[in-house]
Amino acid sequence: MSSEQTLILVKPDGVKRGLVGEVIVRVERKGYKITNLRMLTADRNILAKHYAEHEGKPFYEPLMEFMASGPIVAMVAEGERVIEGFRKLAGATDPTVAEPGTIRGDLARDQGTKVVQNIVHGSDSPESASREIKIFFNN
Ligand code: IDP
Ligand code: MG
Repeated sequence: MSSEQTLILVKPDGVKRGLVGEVIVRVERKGYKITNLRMLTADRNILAKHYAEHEGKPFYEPLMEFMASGPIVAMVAEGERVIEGFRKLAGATDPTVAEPGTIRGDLARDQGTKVVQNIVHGSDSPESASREIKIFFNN
């Protein structure tokens, strides 16, 4: 497979806890190249586009509120199979069961909140990646 791009977000919990560098280190150490990066506080408009697939789910409103609760860092990473590779680095959605060695497994845990706070987002397919990169890096 040829080189591809993925969208990575360091979520508000990751930024608040000072884990931006930790995420970047893991992505770069793995050998992926970060080709774009910005910090922003996402508004509802941008989050509704990004999380359109989850609209109507029980955790949707808490997710929107959490993701707008503070600054996030958006980045584009590139490399062979980076979409799959970053999802492996991130670990399972539920940080309690995410494998140790992964970002979520090492650095996050269940906080008893309505939405899981798990430090990072990573695109789940080439279609999601190109759609999501356009949302955060518009052109
Ligand atoms: P992913 O981030 O591992 O791709 P998704 O299913 O796309 O997981 O869900 C998006 C985000 O919504 C998750 O990262 C997590 O923050 C939150 N979330 C997903 N499923 C649940 C749930 O069942 N309860 C609470 N929060 C959830
Ligand atoms: Mg997802």
